[in-house]
Amino acid sequence: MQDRSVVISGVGLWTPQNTITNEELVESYNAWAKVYNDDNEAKIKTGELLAKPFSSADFIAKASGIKSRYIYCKNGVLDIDRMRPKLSVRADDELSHQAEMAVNAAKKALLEANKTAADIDMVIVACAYTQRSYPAIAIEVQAALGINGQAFDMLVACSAATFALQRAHDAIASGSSRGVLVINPELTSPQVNYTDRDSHFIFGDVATAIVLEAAKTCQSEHSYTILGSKCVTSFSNNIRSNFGYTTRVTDEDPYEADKLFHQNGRKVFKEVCPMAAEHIESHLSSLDIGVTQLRRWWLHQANINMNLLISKRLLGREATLDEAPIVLDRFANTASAGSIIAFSEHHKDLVAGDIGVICSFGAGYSIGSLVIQKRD
Ligand code: CO8
Repeated sequence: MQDRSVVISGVGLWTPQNTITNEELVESYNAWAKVYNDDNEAKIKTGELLAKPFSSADFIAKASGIKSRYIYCKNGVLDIDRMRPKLSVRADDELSHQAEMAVNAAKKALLEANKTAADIDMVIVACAYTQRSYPAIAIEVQAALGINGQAFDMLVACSAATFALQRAHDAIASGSSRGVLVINPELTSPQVNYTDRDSHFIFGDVATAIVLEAAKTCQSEHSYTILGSKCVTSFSNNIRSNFGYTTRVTDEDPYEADKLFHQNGRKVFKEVCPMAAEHIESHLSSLDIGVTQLRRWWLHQANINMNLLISKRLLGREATLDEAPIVLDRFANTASAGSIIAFSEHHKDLVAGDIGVICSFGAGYSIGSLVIQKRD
């Protein structure tokens, strides 16, 4: 009988050239906060304004596991008169910034899968933000790579990659697509509030990509059968950005804190960990797989303590770094790309038959998982 299963046959990771360490970020934020407090001394004294608290590199590393992050455009971020990247404007006939990131990651994934543009007929750009609404970034990427068929963008915050992988799996399983590229160009820095002590350290920029195809066409050295996928959403206001295309006509200030990423981090931590643990357990059980059968957990990378807690709820002990790798220290939270970076860096040592789970969790709330098995 013909093998009708769908496989992951290639993964690509592209990182920007520049990085920002916690120390650099904290030095700039604290200098900015000092100027703010000095300039507003009178109002702070009367209670009209709150003094800006100082940040600490030690706190960041301990509370989150983050030590450094990649940044697409470092220019402007550490400048206390700007506190945001200064991206160049590209003309309509130039490749956009986000499409460039996506193309870089996609080429690496195609190479690993041993595929060319001719083998792909669907491109999904899945991430937390796209830099414009239309034409879709995915269609620009499709044209840049010379791919036929269809392309579209998908926004599901931190779960964009897993949700898109489910769409890709279903398209191949149904026979409507032969090969799909799922790309996650996470250009998060434009939405980070670098003047907010509670969130200035959380995010980094990166792009990841995955090639999916039918098992029968796979020629990759490292490939994984998708045993199942499960995606759920449940509305929450605890992680939010209010910037949108209507901001211009509501006459709101696009620099207001509520137009940028903001969250109730404590609540997110408390609510999402049990949700993610239950999600993984029920997904595995629907496939008759026990938690202890998992060789590897490629978990979303938001906070090291979240990942340890999730594994502890399921295993009764914290997972080791070999079981549940952490890439947060070098990459920070890269929204939907986090679990794919972990997969990209930690999959080649698995042997045929090993089972792992890719799982994302984040704004929405949204949780997505794929249970995969290494092939011969
Ligand atoms: N430096 C020094 N002290 C600090 C700092 C800092 N930078 N920040 C907070 N503190 C202080 C606080 O003021 C507090 O002091 P006190 O006890 O005196 O009140 C103390 O440290 C503890 O503060 P918290 O309780 O806030 O600290 P936590 O231990 O909870 O850690 C975290 C904060 C790291 C944010 C943590 O809560 C966390 O990681 N939560 C999970 C959040 C999460 O996973 N969110 C997901 C967001 S990503 C997502 O969904 C995708 C969105 C789309 C992408 C957006 C791209 C821009």
